[in-house]
Amino acid sequence: MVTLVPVLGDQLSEGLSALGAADRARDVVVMAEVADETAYVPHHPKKIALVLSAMRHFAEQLRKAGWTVAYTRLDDAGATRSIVGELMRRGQEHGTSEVIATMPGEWRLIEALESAPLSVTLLPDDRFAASLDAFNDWAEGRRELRMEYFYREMRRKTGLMMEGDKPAGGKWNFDHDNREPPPDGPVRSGPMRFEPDAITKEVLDLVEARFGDNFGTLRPFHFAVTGGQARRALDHFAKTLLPGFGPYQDAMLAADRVLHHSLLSAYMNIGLLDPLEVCRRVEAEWKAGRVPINSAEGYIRQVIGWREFMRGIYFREGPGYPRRNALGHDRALPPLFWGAKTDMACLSQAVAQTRDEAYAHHIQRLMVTGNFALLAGVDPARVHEWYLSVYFDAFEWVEAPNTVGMSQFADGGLVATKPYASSANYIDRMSDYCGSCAYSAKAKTGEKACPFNLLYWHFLIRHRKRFERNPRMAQMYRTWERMDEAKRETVLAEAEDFLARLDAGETV
Ligand code: FAD
Ligand code: DLZ
Ligand code: SF4
Repeated sequence: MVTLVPVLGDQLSEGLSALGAADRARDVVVMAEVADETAYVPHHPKKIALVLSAMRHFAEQLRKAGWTVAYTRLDDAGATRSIVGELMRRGQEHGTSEVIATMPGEWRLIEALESAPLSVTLLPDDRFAASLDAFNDWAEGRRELRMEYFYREMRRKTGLMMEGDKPAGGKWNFDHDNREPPPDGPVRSGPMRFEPDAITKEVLDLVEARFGDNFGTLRPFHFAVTGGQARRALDHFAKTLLPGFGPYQDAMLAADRVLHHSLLSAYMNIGLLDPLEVCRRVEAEWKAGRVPINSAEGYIRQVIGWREFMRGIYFREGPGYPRRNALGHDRALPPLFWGAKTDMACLSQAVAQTRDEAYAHHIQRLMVTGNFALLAGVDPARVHEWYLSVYFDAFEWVEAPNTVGMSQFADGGLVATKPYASSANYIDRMSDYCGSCAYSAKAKTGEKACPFNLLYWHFLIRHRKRFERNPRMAQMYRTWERMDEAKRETVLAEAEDFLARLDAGETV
């Protein structure tokens, strides 16, 4: 009997487990652009265009490789709204209810497939260094789950940057050589850009017509949309930007939105690039002596460490994880996240860049937008929806642990040992944003005081019971106690005033 093989918009890999289990001469691959997937959050138009164009290119690639592909376009007459709806429709056409699928990266779709009136076999998604069983075995019985220890297991397992059973260079982690402030000027090479072909142009017109009102600028569109292009982007990154990746990993520069970052996350997440292939390429550059050890190790740690760790947490914690709210935050997401005017230069830069590029690098996401939402006490569910909407690489298995866990501490400390909360000091040291800001990073109180300086203390005092015994935070509470009482009162009153203005919709 014919079996249907759904391939989702983030499963665009020829080595996909479901394709491996299917019969190319008999079975039918089902790919579908559907309303439910394009609208479960108001995705950035560039993200929708990336996924749909990459899907259309991948369908062509599969057909050339001898597969029968039943492809539904968003504007096809008779199309249903959902992946399950399309499987039912194709099942009727081909007289079958048998489905073999690779496990989706989101509980919502796993539950939809499992409860569909079809005979569905779900296979593990094996495009990762660690299977979910391997992650759970590692996690079982541990009092705390620490990325660093998981990462070491992944180094041993993959053999990446290992010398026998020892880490290359004698250390697992070279982060103390990283975290330099921004370079003086922009990095001239920048990431690789691709001109849209006929398929992408057609998708851009469709996205403009249907999603033109979503937050985000559609054109110019220069992302890679095929595996071949993504490999060229990897090659370009490895040759030009990777050497400076380590030192400038945390830096932010108004004139250069990307610096030494790779912009490869989305390509790995939708299946155009194999993460281990990426890491082996990075390792090869280091072995050839073209890249310092701190850059190569730092990059590989993000991919086989953080990326895999986040996936393990998402699936281990179950479908309720994105709704956690350990700190009880309930503020609405301020309109400035959707582009409303703000005088805060760092937020204005990060949001404008997000609108234009569907991209911001990790420190902008964590220490600018994420830090502000955390300190202001925004409901983490709203913060989660924002991050899931606006970035080209946003898929729930990786976005939710980063947002809900790492950035908003809403899982109560599962992902992060302490909240990523900071005053203006950090942003001032790691960026050139403060120089052009209406506020002063140095001012702690008064009209010019940077809101991060006020909200930082407000946050710590709001959550004093929870954090004052955390050994990594006790010092800050001692600093607070040493502060003059009148100053403490002023700081908290000014923070309250700022939050009231934020709630009233005033420009802050
Ligand atoms: P680079 O800086 O070049 O890093 C190299 C690679 O390491 C990335 O491509 C990515 O695959 C991996 N990586 C680095 N940090 C992380 C991390 N913390 N978690 C997982 N992988 C990581 N990443 C996503 O892929 N999708 C998301 O939806 C997403 N949402 C985030 C939300 C918040 C609040 C925060 C703080 C981080 C989020 N990240 C997410 C992690 C990280 O910011 C992005 O992976 C990175 O910015 C992608 O850009 P890049 O490819 O240029 O990364
Ligand atoms: C993100 C996305 C979008 C915008 N559109 C589609 C689509 O039309 N069809 C599809 O199969 N997948 C799409 N995706 C990716 C899915 O949302 C993704 O597979 C799930 O969120 C699971 O990670
Ligand atoms: Fe951001 Fe404060 Fe610096 Fe302005 S002064 S850019 S608000 S950190």
